[in-house]
Amino acid sequence: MAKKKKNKESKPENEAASSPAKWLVPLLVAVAAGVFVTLLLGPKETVIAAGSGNWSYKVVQKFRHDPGAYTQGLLVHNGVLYESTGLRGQSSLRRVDLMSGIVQQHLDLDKRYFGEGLHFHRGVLIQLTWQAGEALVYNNETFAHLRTLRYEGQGWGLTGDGNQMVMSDGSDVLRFRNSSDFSVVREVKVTENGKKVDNLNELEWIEGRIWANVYGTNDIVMIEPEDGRVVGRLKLNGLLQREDRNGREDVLNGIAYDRATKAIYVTGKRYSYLYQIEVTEPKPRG
Ligand SMILES: [Ca+2]
Repeated sequence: MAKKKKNKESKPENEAASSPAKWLVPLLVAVAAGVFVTLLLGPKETVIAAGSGNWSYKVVQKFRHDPGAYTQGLLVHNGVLYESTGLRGQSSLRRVDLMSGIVQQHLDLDKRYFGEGLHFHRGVLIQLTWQAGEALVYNNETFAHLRTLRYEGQGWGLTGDGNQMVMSDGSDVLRFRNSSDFSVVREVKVTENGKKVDNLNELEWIEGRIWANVYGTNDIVMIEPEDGRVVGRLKLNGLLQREDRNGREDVLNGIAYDRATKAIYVTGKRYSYLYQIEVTEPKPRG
């Protein structure tokens, strides 16, 4: 079972960092080019405006999280946490008490499904499945299955702002979908400084921007919905402290935003904790 998922689900957390030569060279070239352009153009603002910038963060509070939850989708609605978990035979939809981490309601998915992104939209929960091409629609109170929407390709992340709904499939493309029949309304290619950003995974719509976990990394990118431009990057290296580890963690995945309190929560697959974080924009230089 693990073999089948190697492309997506069995990638070790630190794989991206295991071969530094691959990214170190382009990074050094990029840094050198940036310095050169800065010198060439004079005012530093010109260069900063073109880049996305790394945001900083601090952990405000941490809450228990079921270390058996292979987190694929996460959201907060009316102060309640909803979670979608993956793996075939272990996939579920959950309502979780945020403060205690206790799972208050749990629905096992049929074994043919691998649970993915989760979104609350106009009174219903919509849960993606990885390869089945089916989005399962539920009553958010009872978890009663209401209907199934269908889509082409893989399902990874799903979020929205109450009007628009947007989905990722592990590539660099985000597709905006019609909520009634799930048809594609439009799509954007996600780029950062002109280069494509793929492996977009779990999503969350936060204050006008789409935040996305980048699969296989500890990074979250902040995306402009209109044109797919990455306008910020949040590197969550160091989030998982030694004392928080259970030894079974997989990648960082899961972002939830409480619109009422403006609290941002992040976690990972089989993490023992859910973290409330505060983020800070990079300071303009000069
Ligand atoms: Ca989310």
